[in-house]
Amino acid sequence: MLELIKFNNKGDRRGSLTVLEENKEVPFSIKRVYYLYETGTGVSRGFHAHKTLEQIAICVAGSCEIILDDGYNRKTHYLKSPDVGLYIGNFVWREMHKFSQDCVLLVLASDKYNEDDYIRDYECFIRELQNGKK
Ligand code: T46
Repeated sequence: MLELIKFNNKGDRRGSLTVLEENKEVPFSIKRVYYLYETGTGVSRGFHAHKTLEQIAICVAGSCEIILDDGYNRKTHYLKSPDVGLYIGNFVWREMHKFSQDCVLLVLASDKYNEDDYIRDYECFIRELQNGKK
């Protein structure tokens, strides 16, 4: 499973510069961008999967932990670098924890916001996987 993607750093002695283009560094067309910031200490987010949406999450400042669960394996990723993206495919349960105070988590998404694409109940997620909905 494609998960962590290391992006090129085109920086020079002036500093760092990372470029992301759709269907290149980002393996889909980007339809939406959002970012999470000023997350309270001890707050956890996520706890859902998407039926079709693909996303890449990048910690452009600070750090956080993202747990991915495909129904068979559960893996914890520590994001702390602006040149690393975490690919989150469809039918992957995600949980976000341990946001640092300065964390800015940028997310590139393959589609516009659609609440009907969310599976917000873990038992439903497993049931849909078992029913071959993926
Ligand atoms: C995801 C993780 C990584 C919108 O109206 N438009 C949007 O594009 C988004 C992303 C959210 N919202 C609304 C829906 C809720 O009323 O903003 C509120 C908070 O969203 P949610 O509770 O889903 O936030 P997270 O941090 O749990 O999840 C978000 C994304 O929703 C989700 O797709 O994969 O970040």
